[in-house]
This record gives sequence, structure tokens and C-alpha cells, in this order.
Amino acid sequence: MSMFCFQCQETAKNTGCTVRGVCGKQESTANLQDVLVYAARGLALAVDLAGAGASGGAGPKGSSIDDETVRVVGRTVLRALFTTVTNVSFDDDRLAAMIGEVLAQKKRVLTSISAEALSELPRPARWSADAQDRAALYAMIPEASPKADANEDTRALRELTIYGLKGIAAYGDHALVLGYEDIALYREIIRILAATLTLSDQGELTTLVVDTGHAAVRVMELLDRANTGTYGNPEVTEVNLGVRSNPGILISGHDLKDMHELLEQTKGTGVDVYTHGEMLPANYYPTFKKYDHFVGNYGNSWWLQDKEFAAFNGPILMTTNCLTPPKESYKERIFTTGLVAFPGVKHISDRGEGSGATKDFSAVIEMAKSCPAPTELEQGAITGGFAHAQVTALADKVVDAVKSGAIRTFVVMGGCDGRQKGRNYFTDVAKALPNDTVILTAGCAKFRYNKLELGDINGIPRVLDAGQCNDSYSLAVIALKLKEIFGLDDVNDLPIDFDIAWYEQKALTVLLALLALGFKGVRIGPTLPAFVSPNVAKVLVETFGLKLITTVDEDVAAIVGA
Ligand code: SF4
Ligand code: SF3
Repeated sequence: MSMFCFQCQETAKNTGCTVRGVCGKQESTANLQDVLVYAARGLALAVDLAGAGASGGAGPKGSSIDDETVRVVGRTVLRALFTTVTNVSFDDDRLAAMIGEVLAQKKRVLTSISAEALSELPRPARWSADAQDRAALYAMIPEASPKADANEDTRALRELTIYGLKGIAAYGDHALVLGYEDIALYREIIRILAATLTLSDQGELTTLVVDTGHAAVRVMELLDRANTGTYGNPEVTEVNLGVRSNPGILISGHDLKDMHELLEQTKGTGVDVYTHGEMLPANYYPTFKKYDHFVGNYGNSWWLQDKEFAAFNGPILMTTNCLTPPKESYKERIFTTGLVAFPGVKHISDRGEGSGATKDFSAVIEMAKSCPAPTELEQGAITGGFAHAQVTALADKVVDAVKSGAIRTFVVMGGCDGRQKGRNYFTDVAKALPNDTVILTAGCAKFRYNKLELGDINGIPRVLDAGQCNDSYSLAVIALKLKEIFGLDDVNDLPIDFDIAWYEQKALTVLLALLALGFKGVRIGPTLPAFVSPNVAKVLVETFGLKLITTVDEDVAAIVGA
């Protein structure tokens, strides 16, 4: 057995991980993830052929699939794809169980189809296996691997679509956790996923990439409604970076419902709560700010977790990506939940059925009580909470600053952080940008510059943090709002530039959303995705003006129009 994965920015030699993931993923795990994605594509194809796709085509025997089935399949597809996002699951048993779930669901969808019609379905839609039979699952690797498509151009477009859907799945699952879903969007996800198996024409696959971008906009809008509808609009907040003397729990990842339930369950226990990485923006929500024992943020982005989790001294709750293989120094203190999993790490089970059901974090809280307080890493505070509602509330001030020339341009620098040394580029760009520029950010890329002293412009901080990577939607809303205020026909006439950092698939989803919204000239780095072939890169450059970052001096000069 060997593996092949090139879905993230840190892939080996920027070509592909073939022995073990740079992320720590084992060969067997990588292969099971490919098979899981393949099974989900087969399920989508079966459903699409049965008439559920957004294209509305009648399936074999003219059958159609009702909304309830689409809901069940849609939810399964979200979970299956989200599980395979970088740094979510390292657990083969869970992956195999999920493959079983997907295949069983496909079987149910196909029950309405006659044996004769069934035998005519394309192989992935018919494929079934016993999930316990790993050999049968591994037998699918050649078909499931990205390498199954020998043409590097169609493979690039297919993989870009699949990775875009993985991010959509993550955002859709976050919305679903809060009770928000969109059946029409599920139909569209199913249609696109099915088409990754049936299309082989480069033009049609390019259209599929664009469709994925439009679906990304829809899911990010849905998640924005879910987050703000449940927890209120983020507001300008000073986030404490220091520690107190109580024992604490560190919560990371992107799941705000876990955050809320943890805060509720720790109330009055003498245990404090701190955020890490992508949970930092939880500090900006009115609902969470009212808890006295919610102290602030501890540490930086995901890749520094081995040092920072060790220094925290108390239990850590990983709600979503990015988990890295835990070090012995804190492995006993780490808990996963939701889709995140690592063999040998304690896992908090899902909520039961019913609207009032909650997760049970008592084991985490009990452990915290016996742990020393966190070791202080830093002091002071950072300011954030500039999601679209807050920026809109400040619109007059912002518009005046632009009109008077106090703000020359905005630079969107959202996305992911990562380990690569070349990512100093983003710190250096932030430092080199002149004082009349404002950085708009979202995602963990911000940790490269959010603690620099960059000052403010007439009271507007020079780094405006909208939130998590999924809140990049806020940045698009802000840009579209400015376009409206300035009476422009084209968003590209705005004084706004893009310098996006990517690592995992959600950043690709955000990128596709920006392209779908018509933003041109987006710069990405630190490297071009390994799965993008030279021809496809050319199409992206010619159609969307996509650029790869160059040097700090060159890019800053281009941004400020020097
Ligand atoms: Fe390699 Fe990234 Fe895939 Fe991990 S997710 S195996 S680092 S390409
Ligand atoms: Fe970060 Fe993983 Fe992508 Fe949510 S936590 S942006 S990398």
C-alpha cells in the first residue's frame, strides 16, 4: 500500500505526500480518506441519477428523491467530506465506520431502483462493501485516489472542485450544528459532487469549479446567519492575552456551539476558559462575552499547539481542525469532539437527540480542577470583532477616511497560517504596508501580524479582524457595501487588494467564493497548490487574474500603486 495526498499547502516537496503526511497522517488514514470521499461521490451520483440533483433530472425509472432524503444524504455528505479536511481526523476506525454509513445510505437510495437499472449505473454509484472489511475498502484505492485521473488538467479541476466542496461541507456542518440548513444548497452540493465522477471535459469541469464558488458564497452566507442569529453580531472587543491564577480549559477549532456549552457548564466551577487559534473570535460575540470566567485568548495559531498546549497545563478541547499529532507532554490532557479524532485521545460524544440535548464536558471540567493554572505566555490585549455589522456601523467613519485620503487602500490578508518559513512574508507585508493602509483579515492567517503595533487611522485600527476563516464572507460583504456607498459598478474599482494565505481546503473554498463574487487580481501564497497543473494555472490567471505572491517589496508596491 502507498498513499498520495496533495490537498494542502504543506504537501511534501510541493508535489504530494507519498509515505506519510507532513501533517502526520498515516498511509492507511490517507487511503481511507480517499475511499470515504469516493464513497460520498458515489452516494451523490446515485442520488443525482435518481433525480435529486439541482439539475432536477429524472433518474432511472423516472424516480425522484424527496426533500427528506436529500436532507439525510446532504448531512451525511457534509460529515464525510468535512472529516477528510486536513487535520480533522487521524482515526482509521472512525473513517471506516463513516464509509459504512455512506455505503448503507447509498443502498437505501438505490432500493427504489430495479436490479436491471442498477446494473446499468456507473460503478461508483453501485459500489458497495462491508465497512468491516478493510481489504475490500483498500481495494478501491486505485479508483478513489486523485491519481485515478491521469490527465493533470482535468485532475486539477476535479480536485479543486472536491477540495472546494470539503470547505463547503465544513461550513455547512457548522451551520447545521446551529440548526440552519438549506435543502436547495444540499441538492447543488450533491449535483456538483456527482459531476466530479461523470465529467471529463475541461470546459465543463471549469464551469463546475465556478459553480462550487457560487455554492461557497451560499454556504458562507448561511453560516453567517447561523452564527449571528444564534450568538449576536460580533462587536469591537479588547481580548485579554494574559492568564489568571485559576485552573483553565483551552478550547480550539471553529465550533461555536461547543464554546457556548462549555461556558455554560463551567459556570461557577472555579475553572476559567481560554480560546486558542481559530476560537479567538468567540471573544467578539455578545453571548460569550458575558461570562466572567471567559478570560481571553491563549497562544497563537494551530501549528504552535505542541508548545502552547504543553504550557497551558490544563485540558484542551479540540472542536474542529487543526489538530496536530499530540505530544506525550499533553496527550493525556487533550480531548477531541465532533469529527476531530486521534487514536488514543479521549473523545467527547455527540449530543443526543432533541433540541435541548447538550454535550457532556464534565470529564474535561473535572480534569481542569486538578491542574495548575496556565503558564503565562504574554500579556496585554488585542482588538478584534470587525465583522460586517460592526464595520457597517462604522461606515461613516470609514467612508470619510477614504474620501479624505486618510485611508489609501484596504488589503484583505485573510486565510490560514502554517508552519512554512516563507510565511514570514505575510508578517513582513503587514509591517511594510504604509500607515494609510488598512488590513482586513479573517482566519488564522492573522496570527502572523495581529500582535504587531500597527496603530490606527482616525481611531480605525489598521488591522480589522472579522473573525474565523468562515467569516471571510464578512470581508466580501464589507467590500460590496463599500461598492454600494461609493456608487461603483464594479467591486474591482474599489481601493481594495487581496493577499490571501492558504493551507487547508477551507481557504480554497473562500478563494472560490471570492472569484465567484467577481473579485479579480487575488494574490495567493505562500505557494500555488500542488494539484494545480500549469494549464489550469494559466486559466485561473487569464480568467480571474489570480496571482501568486512575489516579494514583499514588489507586492507592497503593487498594492499601494507605487
Ligand atoms: Fe500531506 Fe497535506 Fe495531505 Fe497531510 S493533508 S497528507 S500534509 S498533502
Ligand atoms: Fe486555520 Fe486550520 Fe485554515 Fe480556519 S485552523 S483557518 S488552517
